[in-house]
Amino acid sequence: MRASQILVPTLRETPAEAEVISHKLLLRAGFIRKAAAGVYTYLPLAQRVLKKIQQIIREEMDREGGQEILLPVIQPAELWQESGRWDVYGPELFRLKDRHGRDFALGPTHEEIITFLVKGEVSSYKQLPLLLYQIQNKYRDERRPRFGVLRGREFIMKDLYSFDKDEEGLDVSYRKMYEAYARIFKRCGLKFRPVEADSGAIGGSDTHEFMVLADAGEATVLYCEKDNCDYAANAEKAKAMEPIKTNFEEVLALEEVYTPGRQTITQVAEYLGITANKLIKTLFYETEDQLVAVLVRGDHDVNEIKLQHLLDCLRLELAGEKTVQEFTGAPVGYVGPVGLQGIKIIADSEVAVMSNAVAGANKPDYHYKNVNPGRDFSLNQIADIRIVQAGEPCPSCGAPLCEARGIEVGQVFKLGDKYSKAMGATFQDENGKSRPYIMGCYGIGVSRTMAAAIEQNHDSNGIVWPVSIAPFHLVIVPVNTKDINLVKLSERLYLEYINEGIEVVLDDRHERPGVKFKDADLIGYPLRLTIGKKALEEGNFELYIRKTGETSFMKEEQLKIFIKDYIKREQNI
Ligand code: 9G3
Repeated sequence: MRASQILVPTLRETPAEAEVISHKLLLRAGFIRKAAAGVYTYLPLAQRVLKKIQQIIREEMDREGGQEILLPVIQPAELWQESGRWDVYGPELFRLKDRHGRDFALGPTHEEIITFLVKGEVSSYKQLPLLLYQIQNKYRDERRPRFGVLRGREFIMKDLYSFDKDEEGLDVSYRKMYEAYARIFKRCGLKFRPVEADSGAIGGSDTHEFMVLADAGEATVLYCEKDNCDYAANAEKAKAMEPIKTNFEEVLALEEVYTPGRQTITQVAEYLGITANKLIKTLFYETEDQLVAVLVRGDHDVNEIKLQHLLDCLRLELAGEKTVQEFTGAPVGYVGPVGLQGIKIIADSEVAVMSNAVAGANKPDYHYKNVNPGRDFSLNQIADIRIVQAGEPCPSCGAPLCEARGIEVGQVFKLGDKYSKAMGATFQDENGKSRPYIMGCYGIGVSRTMAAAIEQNHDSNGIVWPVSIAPFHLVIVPVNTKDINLVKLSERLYLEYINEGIEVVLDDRHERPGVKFKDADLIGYPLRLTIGKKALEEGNFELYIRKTGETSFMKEEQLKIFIKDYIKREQNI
């Protein structure tokens, strides 16, 4: 490809709306352009990267017996009504009507569609297991699309669905996908970790997310600091260790204390000269059918995913100030569990082992001292409902947990019969008995993987593409396009390398060398071959390796061998 012809609109400045490095660089290096909030055009270089990522995915999916299909984006509402999800999802589900007024959705995922398809085609256990996948745009109307293609409203996903006759079969499919994912992300040149995750609204049991560790990640990953322990979990899911009662101080009498204007944990702790872990934080949540009081220790936070599972509710929101004021008679800063009537109180397991704690007195400007759970308020539900923090013991080996930000690039779910049962999708087993398929679903964010690769592979000059997904392998830069001999030499090498199967750009623009070098670094070509006087007069060619920054001079023959070998070595196979 000639640089004078390819559409790569590089920018000198970073557009203001870009907050994370991958978004900045995708814009500046001319890979994407925004069409609307969370909706992007992939320009030629991005399209080349996406195709490489998809090719790696296809090879690994096909290797495990996956069969590629292409499912519709437009999904009839009837299928979502059958699965019961039409009313579960709110504004995030893009909905539309056809010319006859019939309801449809733009596919955010394809469990319903694929189950409907297989239901009509697979009736016998002999046809199982079945692994069907697609690579397709997905649509989710994110309230706050941001970070470029990391959280878009239209994005490219590979989603595979497995159909087995029983749980054992699902375990086999799940394991196949889990290992295929590890190979895919390794081949894409990513540092990643599979983490235990929460199965969320789609239900099912086991689920793992593949996280690319990067500061722009929206997920919090807790992982064991011990290298030989592979425990890692999304903080939403990480289980807290069972608390052990450590303080056996004498149980003191409940005492009201005047705490004028002290509403927050920090203010009360400071005012009373205690630490936050001596306080009980009381929060009120509303579900679709009840108000509940939730207690966690002052230095902890409520894990709303765990709470939602515990309450088995569809909607969970913090109650408004007014609701709290009406129910307790006090502003939120002074509410506490003592004296609460007619409401379920859920206490985190760490609260249950507190003694002589401080909590709001449900009276403006007052708190209680020496609050003792069980004596001063009933504990009708004790559970692990808090967010586990870094430093806490690893549930599998006890070493301290570390915390990192993670970008979720893949997730694997065991769905069981959640969709097949709801949609009456069954097969005849060996004994002629009708049973629902046992399913799994497995997603990879293709466009998100491209951005994640930049989050992990960039420097102050721009992108540093892993060779395996780079838009091109090599850029040839003649330093002076007016020197006909230089140009001829560059052209000859350019054509030769193309014949060798090397993906090469010839920067034939009439620009100063500095501009070409800056663009080459910004775009992130893995290799750059500079054709200058030394090449012409001495036959010494200057090769620059983007990843290491090293420059070496080689004769032509050695150069071609080195380039081909470097490209092959860097495929992370
Ligand atoms: C929706 C909307 C957003 C959604 C979903 C449904 C996420 C939804 C979970 C999944 C699970 C797996 C197959 C590939 C891998 C992930 N966001 N999920 O179901 F209607 Cl608006 O998509 N699906």
